[in-house]
Amino acid sequence: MTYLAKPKLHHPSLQKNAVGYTRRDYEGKVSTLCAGCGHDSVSAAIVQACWQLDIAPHRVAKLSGIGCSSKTPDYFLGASHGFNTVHGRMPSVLTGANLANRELLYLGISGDGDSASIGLGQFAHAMRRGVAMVYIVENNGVYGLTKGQFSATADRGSTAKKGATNQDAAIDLVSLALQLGATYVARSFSGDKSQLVPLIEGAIKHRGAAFIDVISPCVAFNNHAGSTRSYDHVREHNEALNRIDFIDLAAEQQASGDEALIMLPQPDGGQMRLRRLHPDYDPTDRIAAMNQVAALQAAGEIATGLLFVDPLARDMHQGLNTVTTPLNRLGERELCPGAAVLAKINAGLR
Ligand SMILES: Cc1ncc(C[n+]2csc(CCOP(=O)(O)OP(=O)(O)O)c2C)c(N)n1
Ligand code: SF4
Ligand SMILES: [Mg+2]
Repeated sequence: MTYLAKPKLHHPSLQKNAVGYTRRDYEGKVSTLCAGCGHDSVSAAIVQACWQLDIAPHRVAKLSGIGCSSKTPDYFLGASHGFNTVHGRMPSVLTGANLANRELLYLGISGDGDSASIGLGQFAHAMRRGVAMVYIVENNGVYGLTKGQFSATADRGSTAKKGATNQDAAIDLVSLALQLGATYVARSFSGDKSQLVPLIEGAIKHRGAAFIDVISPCVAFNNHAGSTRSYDHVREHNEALNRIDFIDLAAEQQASGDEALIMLPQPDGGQMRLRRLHPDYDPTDRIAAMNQVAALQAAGEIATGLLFVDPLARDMHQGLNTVTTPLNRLGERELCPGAAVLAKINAGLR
């Protein structure tokens, strides 16, 4: 047996959300990851966010690549659509699924090896095309599944468990996502659920390419002194720029007199409330975000929080002017409109 199913019996008193599901309805199989792996905390945060936002599980499609991180969709949202692709290829498969059916919520789950090493090109194009998705990288600085080799996000000078020093410069996926045009960019830590859950909720509500880099320590291969992805290192160097207090109710829209609060409109008419922890940081300024992330990085600190958001983002479908109906619901009349329509299209191309 390669997985453990969870018993489906629920206690009748379990609290249900607005669409009639308990939190347990958003769980998956029992995790087979190492005890203490950060990735399990990310799965729990996804369960919490989807339950709190009243998302019907059958409206979600979860896709991943290969790695311990990419195994995790098996451990959450057991009643949702799922597809485990080839190593580093989640973004292109997700892009195709999204083009075919834009009505689902797309969760792309990946690792630092999956997205920054073999899948770097795929990551880049999903960001620049504005594919509407929540793209989560569970970043531990190593290839956990294949026993702890440095990944492309490992910091130069950091050491492996057996003492080897990483000689290569690190790829910072947050900085890349900002440069490539992602319209929601955040970073968090698997050990800080109170920061991570609202960031995932904000990404789910966003309509565009939403990227979250979650530092998620690998307790088996990269949690020692000398690693910059260990629980201790991240706790000591975590510099949160803001905290989201997400509000989903249009009725609550009101201006705030508190200068520490930033109100951001949401596509569904609600709003997101952000509490500034750095007084002058403006998360709607892409250049400022790139500068702040780089400045903290140079000082050895890790910028976390909602780093950038474009509340007026456009997604790939708007750019391509695609049909709003999912392709599997189009009938013969729409798909084969006849020779006269074809002749008109051909004439328009001459
Ligand atoms: C095409 C291909 N190349 C290499 C591998 C071997 N491989 C499997 S998982 C993995 C890296 C996983 O690292 P990461 O994405 O960071 O996930 P983690 O296990 O750390 O969560 C590699 C290199 C593979 N499965 N397929
Ligand atoms: S090897 Fe590392 S990444 Fe994989 S399950 Fe174990 S702790 Fe997690
Ligand atoms: Mg990894």
